[in-house]
Amino acid sequence: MKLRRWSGNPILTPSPDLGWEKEAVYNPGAILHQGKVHLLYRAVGEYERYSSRFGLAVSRDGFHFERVSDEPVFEPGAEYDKGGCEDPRIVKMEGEFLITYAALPKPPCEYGDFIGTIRKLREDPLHPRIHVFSHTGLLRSGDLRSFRRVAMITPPDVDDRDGVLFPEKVGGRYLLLHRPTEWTGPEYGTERPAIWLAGSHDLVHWTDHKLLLRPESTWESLKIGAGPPPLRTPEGWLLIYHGVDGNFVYRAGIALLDLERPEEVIARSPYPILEPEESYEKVGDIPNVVFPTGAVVLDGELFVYYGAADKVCCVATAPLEDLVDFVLKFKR
Ligand code: BMA
Repeated sequence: MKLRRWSGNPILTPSPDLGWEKEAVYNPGAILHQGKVHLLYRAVGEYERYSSRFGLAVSRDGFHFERVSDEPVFEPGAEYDKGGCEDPRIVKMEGEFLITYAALPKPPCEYGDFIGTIRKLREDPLHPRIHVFSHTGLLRSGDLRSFRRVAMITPPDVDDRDGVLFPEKVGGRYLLLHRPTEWTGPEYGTERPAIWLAGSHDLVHWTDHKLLLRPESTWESLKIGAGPPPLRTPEGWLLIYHGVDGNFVYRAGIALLDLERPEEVIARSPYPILEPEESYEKVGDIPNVVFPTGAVVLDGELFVYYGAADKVCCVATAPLEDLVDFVLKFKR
């Protein structure tokens, strides 16, 4: 089973009139709030610095979005995120929004010829890439328009992004999915960067790290990372994640985790549910990328929001029940 793209994709493209988002808007967090889908999107205004911030757009139907402001709603500022704020994921707990994001201590350009690399990738998707070091940061917000930094929640010496919170406590603890790049090798039980699960009582100190999912199929052989926050369904937590293959193609996969013991994987599809096919997914700043980061359910239909080719925001949908039935075909 595949997600169905909306025919009107992309839902958000860079605005030439807004300097801070004129080059790329992508990898958006999503949440339903006051009857509207809120998209917190990653925005890039200039390639020379390539530093990301967040903008906000809203929609009543999940397809047609309007920007809320001409200004970014959140920008780099702390020592650990002054190089960029990327790929937000949103949950709402105890009446407030919690946002995890990839926090860059240095902007990508300081790691090498990042812009040159982006340009070369347009001609040769296999061109060697620059690895950018990042952590996972955590924000609180009451309205998604103003934010307070809580902390950097992954270890300072580890490259660790795709930090994603569960939308509720499980067994009395907050739970986090994350992707520590250096936690590989025989002592970690995974040869390639994988999705780990951790628990916390205060959202700041995270312990009890467990390997949850590691790359299995060819289409995810290089690395995997969590996508939108897991969704509660009667059958288990539905987790959409991304997988990267040896040619750097980014696809979306799906797994189902036990509701009370999420470290137990109930089912996992060996097939991706979305892969680059449309031109807006194949051609952009980074070619061949679908990168899911947000999900909401409207009338039983799952809306998955994703970045395409690190350039634009898109949506693809599926009846939630059908997706659960599909993944349950691949029980562990
Ligand atoms: C990942 C992250 C994402 C990005 C993707 C494709 O490693 O950097 O933010 O969308 O690569 O370039």
